[in-house]
Amino acid sequence: MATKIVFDKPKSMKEVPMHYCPGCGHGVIHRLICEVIDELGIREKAIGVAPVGCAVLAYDYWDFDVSEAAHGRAAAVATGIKRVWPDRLVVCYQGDGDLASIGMGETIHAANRGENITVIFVNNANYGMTGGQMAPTTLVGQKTPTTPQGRDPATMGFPLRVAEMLAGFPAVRYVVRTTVADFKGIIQTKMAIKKAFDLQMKGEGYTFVEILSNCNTNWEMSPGEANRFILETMVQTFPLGTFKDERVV
Ligand SMILES: Cc1ncc(C[n+]2csc(CCOP(=O)(O)OP(=O)(O)O)c2C)c(N)n1
Repeated sequence: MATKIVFDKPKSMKEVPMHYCPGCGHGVIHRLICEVIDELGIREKAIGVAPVGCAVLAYDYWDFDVSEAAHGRAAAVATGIKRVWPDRLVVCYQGDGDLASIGMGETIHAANRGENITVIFVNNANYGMTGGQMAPTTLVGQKTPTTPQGRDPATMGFPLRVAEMLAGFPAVRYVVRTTVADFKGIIQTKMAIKKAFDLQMKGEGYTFVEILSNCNTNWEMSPGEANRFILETMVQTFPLGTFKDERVV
């Protein structure tokens, strides 16, 4: 009897082991992007823009075209690529240090221009790759190597809610925040990525998918504890949901 394959690796994903810490959300999100690209049948049109951060090697895992961008510059690189090849799917993949700190200028202006790109924003509340330092998204009171007493808003400001901020821009088409901390969240994240890619391929404008993801190593938790921390604590600062889904201009 022939073997029936019921679960397989997406074609857009390479057959190589990933370097991520066990339990990290980056690998799950990489896979969801690949599944959606396969399902939409747009692998030959897809161009990723990889970040600086833990996901710097995304091009080693995705089997479609990928450009690397300098730290924070992904939205500017994606703008150039998309304007030259408007029929392509152009996807930025960025962490919170990359997108909301060094790259905040590029992020805001690409969104405000309504560039027809998709930005996948992986919010793990710290600078994962460099050792877990405070990021703009670090929670109030959260301890990191640079906030050993916990983040104090009096001197360090409050966590930046990027999704809520971009949703206020008229040229932005779709803004959502999901998580990969549980099965429900993973399914909702995939649906959000699919919707964003679909809107981009229809020329609808700028789409933004923020995904709450754990950094269990730097949070000094087990993967299970870290995912529970997202569902019980992180969502209080970063509520899940759709913040914009309409074409204004
Ligand atoms: C111009 C520049 N400044 C600083 C760095 C050092 N650096 C590398 S990764 C990183 C932080 C990445 O954090 P984040 O974007 O949150 O992604 P994560 O690693 O958590 O996925 C920094 C500051 C760099 N590579 N280039």
